[in-house]
Parts: sequence; C-alpha cells; structure tokens
Amino acid sequence: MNHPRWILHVDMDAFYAAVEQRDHADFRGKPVVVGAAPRHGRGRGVVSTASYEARKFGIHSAQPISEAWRKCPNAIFLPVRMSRYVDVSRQIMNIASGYSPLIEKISLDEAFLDITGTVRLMGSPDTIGRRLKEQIVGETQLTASVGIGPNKLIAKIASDYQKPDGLTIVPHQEARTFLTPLPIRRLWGIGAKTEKKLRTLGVSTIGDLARLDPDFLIKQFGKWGRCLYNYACGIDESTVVPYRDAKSISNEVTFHTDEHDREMFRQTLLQLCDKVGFRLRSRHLMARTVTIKVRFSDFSTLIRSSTLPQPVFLSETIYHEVFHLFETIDIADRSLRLLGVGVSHLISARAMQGDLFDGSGDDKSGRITDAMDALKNKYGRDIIQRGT
Ligand code: TTP
Ligand code: MG
Repeated sequence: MNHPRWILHVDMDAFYAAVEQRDHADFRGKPVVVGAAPRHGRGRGVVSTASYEARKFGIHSAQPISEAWRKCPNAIFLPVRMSRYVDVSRQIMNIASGYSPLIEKISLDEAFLDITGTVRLMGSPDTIGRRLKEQIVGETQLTASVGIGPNKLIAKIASDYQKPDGLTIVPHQEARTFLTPLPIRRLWGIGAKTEKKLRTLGVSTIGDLARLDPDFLIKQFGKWGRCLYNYACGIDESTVVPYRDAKSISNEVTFHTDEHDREMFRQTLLQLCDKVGFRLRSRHLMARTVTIKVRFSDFSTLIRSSTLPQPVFLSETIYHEVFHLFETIDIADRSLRLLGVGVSHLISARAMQGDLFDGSGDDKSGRITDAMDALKNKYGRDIIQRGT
C-alpha cells in the first residue's frame, strides 16, 4: 500500500529582525526595521524585513525605507548583517536536517522536509513539529512557524496560518476544508493580476475557485487554469528535491556553419547574457564572476573570466562584462564554432537586497528587466528579446 505523504514546511519568524533582537537585548519588544538606514526619511533602498512590533505600523518587506520611516520614525533602523544571518541559517538547517534527509532549502529561513519516513520512526506529525520548534528555540533562541500537510502547497500555507511561533497540522482528509475559506492569494503563483481577474469572475476564496468548472478555468487561463484548479482542490504532486547549491549557470550556442560576422557574435552574446541573466534572476541569485567561452573552427577553445567588485544580476551588466572579455580575445579573421556565457560565485539576491539595491543606478534598467522577466515567466522564454 502507498503510504500517504507528510510534508513539513518550516519558516523562521521575522528572520533578520528576530536575529537582531536576539543579539541586542535592548531591541526586544520594539519596532525593528532591517534594511538600509533611512537618513531622516530620505534614504533609498527597501525594507528587508520588519519585526512584528514594526508590522503593526504597516511596515513590511520590499517597502521603500523612506515610507517605513514615515510610518514609524521611532523604529530602530538597522543595516543588513548578511554573514550573521547566513551563520544562523546554517545552524537552523542543520537542526532541520536531523528530522529528515529529504530537505529542500528554499531560502535562508525556509525549508521543506519530506517527513513521511520520520512519522513512521518518530511518531505523529504533531510530535515532530513540536520537537523541531523546541529544538530551534532551545539552540538559537529564535521562533519558527511550522506547517505540516499532505503536500508542499498545504504545508506552506499551514506554516503561515498561525504566524509567529505557529504549528499547524493539516491531515489529508481535512485539506479541502482547511483551504475552503482562505483568500485565493494564499495559493502558489497567484499574484495581483490573477487575483484581479479571478475577482471579476466572482472568485475570492479558494473554495470559490474549487467550485468552478476546470474546463472554464482552462479557457480563461490556459494550462495554468488546470494547475490553479488542482491547487484549489489541495492537489500538489511536486516532490521535495534535496537542494545542492548550484555553482554556476551557463548557456552556449554552436553555430551551424563556422561564423566570422562580428555583429552576429555580438547579437549571440547578448542573447546568451539575456538567458543566463533570466535564469539567475529566476532563482533570486547574483553572480560575482562572469565567463566567456569561445571555440574556434579548429576546435581550440578559450575561456576568459572576470571577477567583479559588485555582484551582478542584470543581463546588460553581464553583457557589458562579457563583451569586454570578448574584445580582449584576438579573433583576427578566424571563424568561430561556439560561443558560451557563464556566471559563477553565486549568492542569494533576495538576501543581498538591503545592501545592493540601494541607489545603485540600476533602478530603471532593473524595472525593465522585472517587466521582461514577468512576460517570460508568463509566455515562455522566447517571447521577448532585448534590443541592442
Ligand atoms: P520571510 O520568511 O518572507 O519573512 P520573515 O522571516 O522576515 O517574516 P515572516 O515571519 O513573515 O516569515 O523572509 C525571510 C528573510 O528574507 C527576511 O527576514 C528578510 C529576507 N527578505 C528580504 O530581504 N526581502 C524580501 O522582500 C523578503 C520577503 C525577505
Ligand atoms: Mg520567515
């Protein structure tokens, strides 16, 4: 017989802010905002996170720091101490690994565990959830929220259900009842646009969505409609994939015939940088090293890299570096068989946001990139390409 799956999702509460409150006793119980310092309300950059005390003032992640400052000028504004959070994260992930070898790290403070086997060994999901939370508090003095359910979708919604310091168990047979009253926004992949469209169709709760005819949803949303319908019914087959840190991302093109048109090389490099940049951003990563690979018609191959003072994530910035490297290679009138672009020394962009998106001058380009990525995610990667 197939054993039912049990998936656990653990997510630390107000992670960066909680670490700061733990490390500085005088910050406890007070509104704490982690991000760039506000410089009397005029500082740039965005909030990484806010303590629950600060959230009462309407402060939240990704909000401009200046707005947070207007909402609560007396809050304690702190810079992002990334290396500190990385250390604590490692400690938490170590603890969590003790509860299942099948652990998928999602971000510094969040992971999925497939605890199907653990339930057989250690007892009920409830016991496992409580033990994990107690061990985290015991060893780090930080609270976590835990959700346990039949799949990743429900475990994730459950961990958010009673935040902070929550523990929510949703047994298989209760999944539908649990989801029914919740707003559709809680489902995976429902952003502002899908939500708006669903609302015009009279759908505001997950229950409303599950009552619709799946064929109607497919007509409205294409393939995504089928997926939406399954999610609304609490169905999610995705598995916990033990995550190994990717060390690099690269794309290359082999030409059908040997090429010597420089303009064509430039176009190819631009497209490769766009692909690499997109993959990087989709995974919320930034790269410190950029590499170009050039193979000549005689199969000799050259690889050149450059390591940058600031990590990059925009396709243009990657292209700028790659083209610079390309110019250092003496091609003369030889023809090429292959061009490749790669990035390595990857770090989490989401985690770095407090430091790096602060007045970096990439703002406009960053917004264009966001818009292009949104289109690519929606319509497939080939739909849109950057002009030179
Ligand atoms: P989250 O788990 O989304 O948020 P949180 O832990 O601060 O609060 P919650 O109790 O709601 O889980 O993100 C974890 C950390 O990631 C967060 O502490 C800071 C960082 N982060 C950013 O830097 N930028 C962002 O936009 C978000 C959402 C998080
Ligand atoms: Mg969290």
